[in-house]
Amino acid sequence: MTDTIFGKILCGEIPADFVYEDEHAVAFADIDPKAPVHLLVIPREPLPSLKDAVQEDCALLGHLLHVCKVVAEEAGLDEGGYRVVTNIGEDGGQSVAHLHFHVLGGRTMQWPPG
Ligand code: DGP
Repeated sequence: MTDTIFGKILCGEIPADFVYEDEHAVAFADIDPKAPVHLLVIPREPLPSLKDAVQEDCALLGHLLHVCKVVAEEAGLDEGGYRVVTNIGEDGGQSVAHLHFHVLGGRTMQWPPG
């Protein structure tokens, strides 16, 4: 559990202010924000990436997406809109091997992403 930065955040070894937490998930600000609002939503369970998810993880994945919606709403992003992203593996740009959803907002996003 503690072998990634997010595992260390979950066990309190690395500090982070949780803007949301429940039994299954927590959310906190990204240390290197790419937008005026940039939150990370992560499961307490150490699932490395979306590609590692199995059928039994469906409820957890749905819950994480719902948490993305809740924290976006709480951050005031509802009206203008926002983006939810999960990077997967090397080509996807994933740098922390603990599943996480980026919630980005507060500016107009570009498409396609780089
Ligand atoms: P990704 O590249 O998709 O794996 O995103 C990992 C994100 O994690 C990246 O945007 C920066 C963020 N991050 C890395 N280390 C820390 C940390 O110690 N604290 C916080 N709050 N965020 C971190």
